[in-house]
Order: sequence, then structure tokens, then C-alpha cells
Amino acid sequence: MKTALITGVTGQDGSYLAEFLLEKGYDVHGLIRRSSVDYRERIAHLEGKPHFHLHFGHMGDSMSLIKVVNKVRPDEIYNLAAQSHVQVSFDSPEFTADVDATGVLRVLEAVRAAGLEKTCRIYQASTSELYGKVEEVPQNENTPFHPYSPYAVAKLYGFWIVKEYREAYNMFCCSGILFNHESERRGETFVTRKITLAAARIAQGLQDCLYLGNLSSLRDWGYAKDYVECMWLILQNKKPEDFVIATGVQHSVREFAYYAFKHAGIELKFEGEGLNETGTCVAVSGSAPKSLVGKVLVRVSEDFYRPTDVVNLWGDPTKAKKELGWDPAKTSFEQLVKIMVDSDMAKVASEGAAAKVRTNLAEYLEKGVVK
Ligand code: NAP
Ligand code: G4F
Repeated sequence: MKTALITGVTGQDGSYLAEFLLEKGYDVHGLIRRSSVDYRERIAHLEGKPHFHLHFGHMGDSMSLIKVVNKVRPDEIYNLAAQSHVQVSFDSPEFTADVDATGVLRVLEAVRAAGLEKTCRIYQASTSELYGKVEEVPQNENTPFHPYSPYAVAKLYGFWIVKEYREAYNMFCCSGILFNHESERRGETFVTRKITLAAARIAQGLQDCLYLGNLSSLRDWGYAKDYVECMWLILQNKKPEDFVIATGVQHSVREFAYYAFKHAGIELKFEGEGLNETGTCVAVSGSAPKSLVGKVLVRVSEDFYRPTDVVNLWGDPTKAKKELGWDPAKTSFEQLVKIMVDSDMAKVASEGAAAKVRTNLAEYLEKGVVK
């Protein structure tokens, strides 16, 4: 039985990866941090399973990482823990650097301290944000990096320190340069989930309007469940190498909103430009209220613009397809939107009146604090 350690196990990817590895017969250990909120929604269904174990630790605390790695003595480490919100990295750049840059170094050093550098394989959660102010479209493993946020700069350090340890110490450590991947478990302040939740709430009369930032931003969105398989494949490869993981299909935030609302029974028409752009309901279907027709349901707010924004991400997954046999077309963009909207329609319906409270809170958070 192989042993894996996942940092960031409570996150979107960590929860799917834990499920995936348990199904493959691994003994799975997850690192969790002690915070004021103890609720671990995404992994609640795994807690108590015989081969699923949790350990307290923090990416900013070397000793905790050394102790956990030494105790678990993993065959594979998946380093997914990060301050992963790009906008938040402008608000907390130093914390982001500590967790997303130096944190990677701490994991690598913990492996060396435990004397596991010859046996333990390490996956580093790298990102398409490294391409930032893109110098080439689409982006592949040879495209130059141009990070464009404190988050991306921190992740660039993570990418290079992994490469350095691979070359300096012959360690099997690799980066997956993953393009955006989403799911019904996506954090509620990332744009796709913000849209699918709002579409569900508006369709059920629990929210009036959705405020977004740059609607023209382009992303290559895939399904997180498909992407965790690739993390595993990267560590099963003969040689330690870095891979771009993407679908090869690009859409704008506006298009994502259009399809999400459509799936919730609301046809939108977008008009205007920049801050004056609006999405108006022109027709409804299914159970969406007829009273929505003619109302402006999507507006643009300056609050959600970033000091520097990455606007043209489009990945070329040819290498992963050829060398790992990974299928980038397993879940289409349309299927992804459907999965997320269906899930949020059911969630909002089951929350009922509580959803209204959550909507008010979400609106406050979105406008006032979390962008
Ligand atoms: P996520 O949902 O935000 O999860 C982040 C995880 O990191 C959570 O488990 C969080 O724990 C943990 N964490 C944060 N700070 C920590 C610290 N100081 N010590 C220990 N744990 C800490 O992110 P995700 O979408 O699953 O992404 C996983 C990884 O892939 C991240 O490194 C992200 O930067 C990277 N990535 C994501 C995408 C994407 O589109 N999703 C694309 C490319 C790369 P709490 O539950 O305690 O907050
Ligand atoms: O959903 P986002 O916040 O994701 P972003 O910035 O692409 O970052 C995610 O993907 C990266 C991979 O490329 C990961 F490394 C990272 O950890 C994270 O998972 O924003 C996507 C785009 C941006 O251009 C943003 O400006 O959507 C635009 N956007 C427009 N309105 C918005 C909004 N983003 C958010 N979060 N909220 C808005 O209201």
C-alpha cells in the first residue's frame, strides 16, 4: 500500500485528490491547519475512513511540516496548500509569499530532513497564472513566464525551487502548471462559483443582481475532478517533468455567465461596455420567475477589478495528452457549467430561507471585503 501526504486537503483539489487516492488503494494523510473555524465541509464524508488520516500543521511552520513528513514517511507528497485567491494576494502579499513561495521550500526541506529525498515523489501545485501578462497564445511548457500578481510571483518561486531541488539533489519533484479548474466544490468567491450560486439564487428569487468585474477576461476552464487524476499521473511518470494541464478551450467570464444563467432558466442579453455593461433578462424558462424579464441581473462593479489582471489564459495540453495519456476533453465546458449550476440550484433550494441570509452575507463580503 502506497502512502500519500496531501497539503491543502480541505480545499477543492485536495478533497477530490483524497477521494481519488483512496479509491486507488492509498493510505492518505492530509495536513490541516488549526483555524478559528473547524468545519471541514469538503472532506467531512472522508473523516473516520480507515485509510484517511489528518495531521495538524501549517505551511508557515517548518517544524510542523518536518514532524508530519517524518511521522507519515510518504511515498508521494501533493503540495496543494496555498493562499489561492489572486485578488486576496494584493491585500495580503506577504502572507501569500510566505505560504505559496517559502512554504514550498519548507516542504522540500522537510523531505530532506526526513532522509526521504531518494524515495519520496513530490507534486507542486503550480499555475497558469505564471504566464500572467501573456507573451504567447496558447501557452505551453515553453512559453515564457510573466507573473502579474503577488500570487503569481510567489508561485513562480515555488516553480523554480522545485526545479532547483530536482537538479541539485536529484529529487523526483515536479510542477503541474494547471489552468483554472472548477467544480461544485469551488470556493464561493472565485468567479465561476460566484456566478453559478448567483444564477441559482436569482432563479429562486433570493438575490436581485450579480456584480462582477472584468467580463472580457478569458480563461481555459476545466473540471477539478479530471485534473486531480493528472496530478497523480505526473508522479507515476518515468521521469520527473513539468506539465501544462488545460482543456485547450477558451471562454470569457461573460460567456460563463451567459451559459450558467441559461441553464438556470434565464436568458441574458449583454449590452454596453466596461463599467456600463449590463446583462438583462430577455426570456425565462422552467421554474424561473416571469417577473425577471426586463430586469438587469448582471452589473459591473469597479470593486472586482484587479490592479493588474490576467486576461488571456489558454492552455495547450498536448504534452500531457501524449506523454501521460490524459484526456483534456473528458468534461466539456458546457458539462462543467451544468454540473455547477445543477449543484447550486439544489443547494439553494435545500437551504430555503437560510439561503437568503447567506445571500445577504455574500453580497456584503463581495462588495466590502472579498473580491
Ligand atoms: P483552495 O480550495 O483555496 O484550497 C487551498 C488549501 O490550502 C486549503 O485546504 C487551505 O486550508 C490550505 N491552506 C491555505 N493556507 C494554508 C496554510 N498556511 N497552511 C496549511 N494549509 C493552508 O485551492 P484549490 O483550488 O483546491 O487549489 C489547490 C492548489 O492548486 C493551490 O495551491 C492553488 O494555488 C493551485 N491552483 C489552483 C488552480 C485552480 O484553478 N483551482 C489552478 C492552478 C493552481 P483551509 O481549509 O484551512 O483554508
Ligand atoms: O475566478 P478567479 O478569481 O480566478 P483566477 O484569478 O484565474 O485564479 C484562479 O485560477 C488560477 C489558475 O489560473 C489559480 F492559480 C488560482 O489559485 C485561482 O484558482 O478570476 C478569473 C477571472 C479574472 O480575470 C478576474 O478578474 O475572472 C475575473 N473576474 C471578473 N469578475 C472576477 C470577477 N473574479 C472574481 N474572483 N470575482 C469577480 O467578481
